[in-house]
Amino acid sequence: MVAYSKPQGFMSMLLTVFVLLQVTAAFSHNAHSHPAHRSPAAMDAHLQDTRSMLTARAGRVTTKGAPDGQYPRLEIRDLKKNADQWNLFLLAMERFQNKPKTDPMSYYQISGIHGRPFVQWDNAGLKHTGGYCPHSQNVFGSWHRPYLAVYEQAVYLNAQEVVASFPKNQQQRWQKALTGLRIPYYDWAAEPPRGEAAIPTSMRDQTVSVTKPQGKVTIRNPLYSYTWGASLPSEMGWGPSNGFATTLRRPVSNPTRSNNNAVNAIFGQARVGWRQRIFAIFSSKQPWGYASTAAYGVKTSRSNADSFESIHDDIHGTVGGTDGHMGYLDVAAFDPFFWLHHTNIDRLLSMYQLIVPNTYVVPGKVNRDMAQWNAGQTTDANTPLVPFTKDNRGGVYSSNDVKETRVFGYYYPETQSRNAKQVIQAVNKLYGMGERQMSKRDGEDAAPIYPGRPFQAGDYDTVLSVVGDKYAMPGSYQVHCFLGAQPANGTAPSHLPTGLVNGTAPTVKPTNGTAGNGTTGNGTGNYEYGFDSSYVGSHTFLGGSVAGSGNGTAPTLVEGCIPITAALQEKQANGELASLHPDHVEPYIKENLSYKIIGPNGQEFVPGDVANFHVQVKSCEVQPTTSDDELPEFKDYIELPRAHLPASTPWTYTPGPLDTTPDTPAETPEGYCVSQQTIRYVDPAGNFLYEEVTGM
Ligand SMILES: *[C@@H]1O[C@H](CO)[C@@H](O)[C@H](O)[C@H]1NC(C)=O
Ligand SMILES: *[C@@H]1O[C@H](CO)[C@@H](O)[C@H](O)[C@H]1NC(C)=O
Ligand SMILES: *[C@@H]1O[C@H](CO)[C@@H](O)[C@H](O)[C@H]1NC(C)=O
Ligand SMILES: *[C@@H]1O[C@H](CO)[C@@H](O)[C@H](O)[C@H]1NC(C)=O
Ligand SMILES: *[C@@H]1O[C@H](CO)[C@@H](O)[C@H](O)[C@H]1NC(C)=O
Ligand SMILES: *[C@@H]1O[C@H](CO)[C@@H](O)[C@H](O)[C@H]1NC(C)=O
Ligand SMILES: *[C@@H]1O[C@H](CO)[C@@H](O)[C@H](O)[C@H]1NC(C)=O
Ligand SMILES: [Cu+2]
Repeated sequence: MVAYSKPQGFMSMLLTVFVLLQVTAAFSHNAHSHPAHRSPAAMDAHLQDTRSMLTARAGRVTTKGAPDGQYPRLEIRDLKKNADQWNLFLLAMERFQNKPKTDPMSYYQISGIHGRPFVQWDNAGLKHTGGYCPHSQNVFGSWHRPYLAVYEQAVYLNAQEVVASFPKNQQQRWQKALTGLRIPYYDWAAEPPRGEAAIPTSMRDQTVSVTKPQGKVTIRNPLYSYTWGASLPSEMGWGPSNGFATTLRRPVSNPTRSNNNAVNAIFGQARVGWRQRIFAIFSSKQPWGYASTAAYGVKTSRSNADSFESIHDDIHGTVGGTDGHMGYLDVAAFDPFFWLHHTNIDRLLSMYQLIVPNTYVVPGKVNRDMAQWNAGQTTDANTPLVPFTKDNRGGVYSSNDVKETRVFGYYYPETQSRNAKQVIQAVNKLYGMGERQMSKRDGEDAAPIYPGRPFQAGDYDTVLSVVGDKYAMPGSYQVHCFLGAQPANGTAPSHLPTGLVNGTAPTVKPTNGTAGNGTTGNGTGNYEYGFDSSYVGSHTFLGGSVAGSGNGTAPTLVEGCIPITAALQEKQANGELASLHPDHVEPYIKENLSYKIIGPNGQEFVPGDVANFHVQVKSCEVQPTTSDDELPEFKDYIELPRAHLPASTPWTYTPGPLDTTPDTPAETPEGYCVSQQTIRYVDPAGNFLYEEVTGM
């Protein structure tokens, strides 16, 4: 607790010096770009290319993060405790979102790197009409690190401009607030502070009161939504809810608006599953390639096949609902929620790096045509993470370059001292199974989900494992899992391609103090399965607005899971289930577990109609530990074949042409040199702390 909430001392005092020793021995050029193998004409053309590339790159944005040293990114509720820094952050966000769309450092353009408007960012080039963001790929975790850094850099620049706008006699005060300002993360899995709702009101209120040079004023809350203006720029090409020009969360109609109350209430339920998933991933200690990406290819072993990307997908889908922006990869980054969420993913990954060191990005294949890469191309830890340049000579960060968050001037409370034991203690405290029974909270209408209890000897972890094609539908689809009576069908599930299932309107009541509402007016939304009394959890297959992989041939198989351990523990506590042993769980599940697949616009699908969709109930023995310095040991996950759910018939995985296999050989992209560098960290007195060799 104490150790993690208020980072101070060590790292902020630490002057981090990067001594880049270019170890030329590891220089390796792609064979066919070697001058020795080229004709004079080819060399001429190559020089010409290089010259125009360098011209285009001159004046480009160099991604550095915030420029003022090493400081922690704080949880949003902790950042808010520093009133001046919070005020400055909000004003910086407001200014950032208002920057002209022609500015590469505007909110519009930085959000636009991810997906739409599918144009090149900052002269980085554009190979295909698509975004730059790699999903279900080996570089998912590392690509988002410089992406967040350039966003943080923009927030900081705007904060500097805000400071300059205050009168002279207030400069000192706001300069102080500026020092160490970093973007916050939102921890959607940990138990919220006592009496508070799952999602802080600071992310849900429509307006917020701030201090400007002219005094206290109320502004549109820049964390509630982003607005493109009166209408969606035609360049965007497409947007949810008929191109609604403001980002929406679980939207309802008449008038079109976000239903943040529903998002909050569902987070209150889904959080328990996310917490179980995080804990299982940390405890399973899989290599980075398994733990960071949702890609199915490398995951056919009996290990925990869950991943941080897979959990990330479900947060996206849960915020977006069936038609909100977060549920579409191509527009998700415009919702301010995206950045608070992704910063948390980056945090979890940086914590994971300390607990499971010596494993990182393995070679993989690009699974669809993207702005910077072709489908089928191989990427590895040295592949330039286009479009993020690291110098003004056209150098682009690779995954190896961004292994350490301090490259961008930040760390997280848990990674402050780079101590694996402290990270494990934090994981146990924040995500372990020991949280108190929840009570109904602000905006939560449903009976609270049973939070689970600590693992005991003889316990098993049980999950509904789901595999499917990420891009099977135009938008995301969700699997909702129930234990007990099946929920009432809004209307009967339809076979493709009949129309919408019109459920009842959201049942959440309006809340005082949080104006982001969906419950006034007459709007109908889609049926909210998360409020059903037998609801256990969900998983989202996060897609884009257009179905299909890059070349439309191979499915992009991803795997995720819905944990059912806490729900089974509740049945056990109530005397309805003898133990968590598969012998007892299997018949229980066979009779009592069910699930639904809900696609874009709330349409329900019969499992057999969704190509490449598979479910399995899996369980693994857990060896508990009583020490906070250790994580429990999770053994192999074994399928419980007699659970007999729809789409649970056995199947054999045959890797598709774009699937990643662990031993895919690396190809070196043309015109790119691999060099090895040693990063030495020293303290202010020049004493050596530790070093890392990258680029091998
Ligand atoms: C689709 O991708 C596969 C694997 O990279 C490739 O062999 C095939 O040529 C691609 N098809 C098209 C039409 O691009
Ligand atoms: C919902 O519909 C499915 C498919 O028609 C049916 O099997 C199931 O029993 C229905 N559930 C309820 C509670 O009516
Ligand atoms: C759902 O509502 C829409 C709009 O009111 C209507 O056109 C459609 O027929 C309804 N669908 C079903 C399955 O009831
Ligand atoms: C909301 O505020 C109204 C008026 O102040 C009060 O009567 C009501 O009890 C409050 N509702 C809740 C849920 O706090
Ligand atoms: C709820 O949203 C509607 C539509 O945006 C708005 O007219 C109404 O004032 C909001 N209610 C509250 C309590 O903010
Ligand atoms: C709600 O429905 C009533 C009756 O159908 C209608 O008069 C009113 O305009 C509707 N209100 C909104 C906000 O759509
Ligand atoms: C199904 O659930 C009920 C309620 O928890 C329980 O009593 C029953 O034994 C379960 N069925 C099986 C086969 O375990
Ligand atoms: Cu992304």
